[in-house]
Amino acid sequence: MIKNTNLMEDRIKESLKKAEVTYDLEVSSPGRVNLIGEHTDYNDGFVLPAAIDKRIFMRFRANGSRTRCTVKSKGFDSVLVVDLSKMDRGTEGWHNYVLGVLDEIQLLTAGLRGFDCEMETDIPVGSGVSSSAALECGLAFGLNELFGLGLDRWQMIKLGQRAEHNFVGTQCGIMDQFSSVMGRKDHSMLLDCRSLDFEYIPTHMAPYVILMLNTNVKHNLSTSAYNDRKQESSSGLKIVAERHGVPNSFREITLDMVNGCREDLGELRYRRCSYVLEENQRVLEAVECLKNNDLTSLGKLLYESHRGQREKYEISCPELDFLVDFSRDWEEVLGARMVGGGFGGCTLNIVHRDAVDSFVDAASEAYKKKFSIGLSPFQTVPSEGTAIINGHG
Ligand code: GAF
Repeated sequence: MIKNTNLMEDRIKESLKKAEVTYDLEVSSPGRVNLIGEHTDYNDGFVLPAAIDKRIFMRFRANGSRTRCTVKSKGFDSVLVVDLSKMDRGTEGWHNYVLGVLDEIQLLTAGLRGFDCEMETDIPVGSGVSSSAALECGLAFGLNELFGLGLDRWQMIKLGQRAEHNFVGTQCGIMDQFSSVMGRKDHSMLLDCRSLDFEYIPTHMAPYVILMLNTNVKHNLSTSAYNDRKQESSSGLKIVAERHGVPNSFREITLDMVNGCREDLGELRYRRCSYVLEENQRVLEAVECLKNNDLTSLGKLLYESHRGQREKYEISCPELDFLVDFSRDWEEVLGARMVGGGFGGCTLNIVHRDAVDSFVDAASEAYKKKFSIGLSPFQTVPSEGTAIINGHG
């Protein structure tokens, strides 16, 4: 019996790999870059992300089945077959993002039916620019439209986050899914992760550009280390809040309170808590810099942010530190820092457009010499959020 099911799945997969299917609907969903405010989202803090022009494209059609779904990844050259009546965790990397979203949708509505989906992406995977949230939000958007599920944007943002918690195992904040869905061309977004209020901030860099340097490394244990950081900061917060008799939120405590509890906290929790408060402050200052078109000061905040991530929150790695340090010798680079969850992925650099080529060449050479790894650079600009680009809508 099991054998037959597997055989059937294999046949479906093989025929889908070859088939030229006509789809009814196409969705485009972006990755994100976070200008500043890292690991603050799950700490009730502020973030300043933007959707980027690297995107996942997902095509959909209803297939007439009640429960059978197929999702074909062109990049991974593989097909996931799902039975909506049996939602188990998958084994292959990207499968759990899909399965998690389908499961969360089914917990919210009864309208989901069998569908076929094909996807392709130019978002570098596992590099801190949130290819996973792009996939989650694109899938939720497409299915919402295809089956008229009636979900609003915030429901889709939050179900993507829950998919990561429940199927992938990362206790992530809300920033990535929010950025993917709410992105706007030429704007970053100041999000208050406590109230979920947000403001679009015009983000024009000319004559500078946002240059990403992908280290092409992702260190092991990044998921467990991410969850550890969350646990460490929240246990530190609890000590400070209890000691001062204030509500248990980073928005209710101050640096003075943290300093006053240093002994009780111990060095590690002290570093985690003070980082969160300092990074929140930097986000608010960064917004002022953008509003005043003061990119020089913005750059300095980026460097300070990276120092906090490296020394206090300890989410950087030698490859990221090397690239950030390398950029300091370039007067055409205003600032640089790691981006996203950390432990690998990209650095974000604000670079004068005339110096991009020479900076990339020099950084690539130095990086290769030091780590024997190729660097993958790309420029990006703040872009539109998830949208239906063909069909329905
Ligand atoms: C990952 C998470 F998914 C986000 O919620 C955020 O915490 C980020 O790391 C760090 O700022 O991308």
